[in-house]
Amino acid sequence: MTVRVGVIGAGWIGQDHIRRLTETVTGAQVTAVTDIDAARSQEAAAQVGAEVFADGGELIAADDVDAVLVTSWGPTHAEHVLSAIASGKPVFCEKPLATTAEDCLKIMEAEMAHGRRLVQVGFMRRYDAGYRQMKQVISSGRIGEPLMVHCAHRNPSVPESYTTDMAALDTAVHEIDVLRWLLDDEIVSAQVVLPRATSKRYEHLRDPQIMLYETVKGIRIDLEVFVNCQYGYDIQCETVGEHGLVRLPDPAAVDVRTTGQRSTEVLTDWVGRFVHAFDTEFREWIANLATGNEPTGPSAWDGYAATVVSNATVEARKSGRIVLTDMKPRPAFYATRDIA
Ligand code: NAD
Ligand code: ISE
Repeated sequence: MTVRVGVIGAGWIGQDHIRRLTETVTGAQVTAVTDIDAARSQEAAAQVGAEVFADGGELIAADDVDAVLVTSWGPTHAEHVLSAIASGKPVFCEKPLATTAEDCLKIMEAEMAHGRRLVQVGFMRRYDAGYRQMKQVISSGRIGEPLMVHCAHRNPSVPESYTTDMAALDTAVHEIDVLRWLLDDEIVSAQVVLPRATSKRYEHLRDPQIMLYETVKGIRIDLEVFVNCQYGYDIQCETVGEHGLVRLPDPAAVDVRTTGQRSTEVLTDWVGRFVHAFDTEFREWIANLATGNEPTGPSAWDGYAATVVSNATVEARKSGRIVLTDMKPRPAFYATRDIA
């Protein structure tokens, strides 16, 4: 069965996912597109022969839309995800699931009332081969009980519209999700330490930031978010256990030797760094839907947990205090439902 997908938001990642669903993933067809920028939705739809809809509500209700992809701005996600659930249609929502914990809880309640998982959140790092290998090593017990995790999330630069809060809400949120998954643990507190600010930033932005987290098991995480590092897009993660450590591999790159120099390319954006993860994420999502199964990727609960922790991180930076995360107990509905 071909899964007919309607896309809400045809911006940067929306267009990339439309291309992915059309050219890379088998069993999917983009049949509908909407964007508040009419020219953008016309152009994106024309490229794949999809129909243009006036808004998310009309697109979700359309007969030839079996599943919904939400790639609009974060504050609009909750409305679209809730209306997809109300229509009983599976919905893939790019991160964040919603910008507030309250909206995430509403989504979970609606999904539980429906009785089956419909929601998957776009935390694609769980599909990255390196992170998957790290998870296998940690779960196998080879490095013993994890004690500490050292991470860095570096972007070469960000546009002027990027705000200081986005370091947590938009950027660190990926580590927050992948570390909960890698460690099979929940984050209980957040703290932010601010090093000397780089001169290579817009004046309004505090960059870099060091985020410190503690988990239920007492694991300590330090995460450097540095979004104007200049030199490339660089994701680092090292988990130290009681008798060993495991480190995220750098993406494969050839070793070039020339005129007295040895060099290796450093990637410059997340599109290239995680292309295979995005492809796998969508292949698995479509394969599950095509066979009538529930999605198995990051759930609404994961979206909720990530939003609670990223919001606590913002509060920690603003207050200068250690902020305890105020997470509700995980409902039984979500206990066995996040496999990826
Ligand atoms: P973007 O600004 O390039 O695109 C967003 C598009 O949504 C715009 O075209 C805008 O006009 C449209 N839009 C906004 N509100 C809408 C609404 N209510 N209905 C229809 N269209 C609407 O942004 P982007 O970089 O593509 O990011 C989109 C989402 O994807 C964000 O939530 C972002 O956090 C997420 N994202 C995820 C990753 C990842 O690595 N997983 C990477 C980049 C972006
Ligand atoms: C961006 O929105 C993403 O989601 C990327 O994956 C991340 O690396 C980047 O820092 C964010 O701004």
